[in-house]
Amino acid sequence: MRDGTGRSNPDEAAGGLAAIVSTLQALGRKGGGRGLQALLRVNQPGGFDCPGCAWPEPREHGAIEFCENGAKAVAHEATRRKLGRELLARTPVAELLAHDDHWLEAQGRLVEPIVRRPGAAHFEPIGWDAAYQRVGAELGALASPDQAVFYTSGRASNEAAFLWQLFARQLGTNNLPDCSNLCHESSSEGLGEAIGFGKGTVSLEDLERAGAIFVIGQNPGTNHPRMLTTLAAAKRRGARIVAINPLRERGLVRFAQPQDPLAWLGRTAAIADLYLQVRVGGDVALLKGIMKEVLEAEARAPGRVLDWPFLREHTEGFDALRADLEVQRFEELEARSGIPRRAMREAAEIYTAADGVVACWAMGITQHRNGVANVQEILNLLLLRGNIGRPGAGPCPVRGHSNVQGDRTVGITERPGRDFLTRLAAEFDFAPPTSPGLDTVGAIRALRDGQVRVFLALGGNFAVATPDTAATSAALGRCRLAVQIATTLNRTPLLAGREVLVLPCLSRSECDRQAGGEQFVTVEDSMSVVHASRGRLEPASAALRSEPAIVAGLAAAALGDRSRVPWHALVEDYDRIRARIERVIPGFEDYARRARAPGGFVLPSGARARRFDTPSGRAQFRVHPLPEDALAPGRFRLTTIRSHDQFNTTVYGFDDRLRGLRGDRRVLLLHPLDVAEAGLRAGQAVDLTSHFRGETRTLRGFRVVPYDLPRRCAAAYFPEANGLVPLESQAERSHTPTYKSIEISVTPAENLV
Ligand SMILES: Nc1nc2c(c(=O)[nH]1)N[C@H]1C(S)=C(S)[C@@H](COP(=O)(O)OP(=O)(O)OC[C@H]3O[C@@H](n4cnc5c(=O)[nH]c(N)nc54)[C@H](O)[C@@H]3O)O[C@H]1N2
Ligand SMILES: Nc1nc2c(c(=O)[nH]1)N[C@H]1C(S)=C(S)[C@@H](COP(=O)(O)OP(=O)(O)OC[C@H]3O[C@@H](n4cnc5c(=O)[nH]c(N)nc54)[C@H](O)[C@@H]3O)O[C@H]1N2
Ligand SMILES: [Mo]
Repeated sequence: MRDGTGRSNPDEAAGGLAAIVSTLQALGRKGGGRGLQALLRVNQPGGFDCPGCAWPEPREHGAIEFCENGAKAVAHEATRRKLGRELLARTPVAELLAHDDHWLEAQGRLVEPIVRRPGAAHFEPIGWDAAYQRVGAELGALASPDQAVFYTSGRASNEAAFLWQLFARQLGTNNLPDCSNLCHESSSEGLGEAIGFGKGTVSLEDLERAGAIFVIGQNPGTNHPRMLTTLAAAKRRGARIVAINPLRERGLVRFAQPQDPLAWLGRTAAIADLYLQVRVGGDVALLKGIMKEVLEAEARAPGRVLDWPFLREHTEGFDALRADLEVQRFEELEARSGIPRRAMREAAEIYTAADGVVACWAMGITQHRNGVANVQEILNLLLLRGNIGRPGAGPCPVRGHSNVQGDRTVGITERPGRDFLTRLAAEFDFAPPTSPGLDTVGAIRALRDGQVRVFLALGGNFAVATPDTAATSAALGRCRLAVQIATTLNRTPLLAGREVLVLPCLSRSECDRQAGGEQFVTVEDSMSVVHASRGRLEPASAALRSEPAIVAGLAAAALGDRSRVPWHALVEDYDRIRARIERVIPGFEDYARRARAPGGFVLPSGARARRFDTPSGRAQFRVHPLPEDALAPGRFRLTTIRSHDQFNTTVYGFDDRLRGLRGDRRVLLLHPLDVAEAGLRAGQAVDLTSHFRGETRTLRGFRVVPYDLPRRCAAAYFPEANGLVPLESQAERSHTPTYKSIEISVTPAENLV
């Protein structure tokens, strides 16, 4: 049934038997024995890092740590289906484009390099060397290296990413946009300014010790399922859990551990003690309300609620924060957040009663116009009671892609720091460019304006993941050459460029053999743990190359004598790449040995020891105004979400089991009273129009689904709704697209679909 109103029992718990069934289905449908073989190696010593998400592995191994959605990701790349040359010879690109993303991914793994030559209707095979030569020729013909863009998606290993940024910088550009620009950039920016460290400071042990855990704007049941094991364990030993989310996400309500046989029989654990269904974009108002209650508790028991020694010794700006909270009115905060004051007080009580508090957050916080403010208000709350740099406490931005954090660490950024460039210059004896490069949205604008001639992507699906799908697709079409390093054929290379090369790479789960023997790569999880990932499966095709090898091949062909980097020698043995990383980036001492240690090693951070790398050496309270969030009459604030059956732009299926939605992804979730008030009915087809600075964008043919979310709020799926997000609608300072906050109007569909 794909009528959009199909609902199953939404009261079932996350995990449990349904998760097991779904896991087995994923394996059966895709890899079969190959998928199971791969699954047994996930997150095991000597195995490979799960490509599913960046939640850390427990450092002592034993039981198989996997989850339903990790299994889907593994099964997807371990698929036996192959996208052969016959299909490409018979199907013109225009016809491929007519299929949806689900169909494209379902065609299976790429098996050889392919090219669409200028003017050609089809892709055809091309040899590796010829492909490298084409890229070298186009890059060599540029008037300026800044006419090239090097995009990175967060699955690339440290070794591949390090070579990639070196390639770009040796060519002479800092145009290194990445998926972080679309993801946790607001976290990096907000944390960097407030505590001098752009990452989280907690470890898994901290979550095991915390007295309370706040989970804000994050849906771990779907996107970080292994986190539920941690939350359930925290609950069992008495920690309190507060969820802040417009949707009542099943995984935050109840959880059944898939590895627990009793759970198969129905044993489930309640997760959230307090569930605050905040309005979309209402987090600053809510956090201010909670902090106001904390200050009132302090006023009732002076000296006993706030951590005064910490405030005095380690922070600055508290007086300004207090002054701001004093002038805020609860009525206003209630109206803006949609949360009554008594619930704010309850959250404050949980916060103040806990010896240590960890705050976890993800995209519900970062992808707003005021994403940086959201992050910094969370930090303000933590700082009030010294909830940082001690056991059981601290900020925990939960990253998305399995190595998105590591890619940043090894130099994937359009705004490199001076120290990094100095060390890179010394190590490789060249003068790297110093002016800032383009971020992801900046790259789209530059493509649109004809300033970028060559677009290269290390993974990802640029055309579909970015905002303003129509504008971005047209912009990509304008470059002369697009180069995509990928495991599967997605929409991006179908849309991009006068000429397009798709270079197929090994996946995480596959064996990587180089001249120096079998290789492993390294990745960094959300908690700054760097560890090895070694694929064991036989590659999907003998013609595949590893990402580091492809990057080295491209760089050698493009840079020729201009580069003194021994590109080919570096990829014979990845320890040689690691030796270079070790000399350029602090914290990687003795990298080759420590990468092999079971569980890996933790990168250092001053903030974890209350040494804040800010100009004053103190953590900063940052005061932010309530956001402008007035809606014109009859309009809604739309947020975009992931279903339980997708990994970003890779759609595995059309169900969203935990939300009880089945069969259709082109849906619009609205409060039942809003549905009625707008004169709509369940299942009705509607068109959505976004409104931004007088511009409108319309997407047709969504179906109305009445759903439990706050009034005047709406939700639709990423990437179906991306066409509604204007390029210019970006977060202040971090420039993240405002995927979680789009003003829309809803009208009955013009053409029934
Ligand atoms: N299986 C699977 N795993 C994944 C991914 C995947 O697609 N599939 N993607 C990976 C990536 S790259 C990332 S970044 C992470 C994403 O992980 P999440 O951030 O958990 O993913 P989203 O679906 O974007 O969910 C955001 C949550 O924020 C809520 N939300 C929306 N608007 C607001 C708001 O204004 N305020 C608050 N407080 N909450 C809000 C939504 O209801 C939703 O529960 O997951 C990673 N892991
Ligand atoms: N509306 C809306 N838009 C969003 C978001 C949202 O919440 N709402 N979230 C944003 C976020 S958080 C992110 S991170 C971005 C994601 O943006 P991207 O990282 O660009 O997109 P993905 O869908 O993760 O990329 C999937 C593709 O990567 C390729 N791939 C898979 N594995 C490998 C590998 O091992 N190597 C290589 N080279 N390629 C591989 C496959 O071809 C697959 O098609 O999307 C953003 N877009
Ligand atoms: Mo992400």
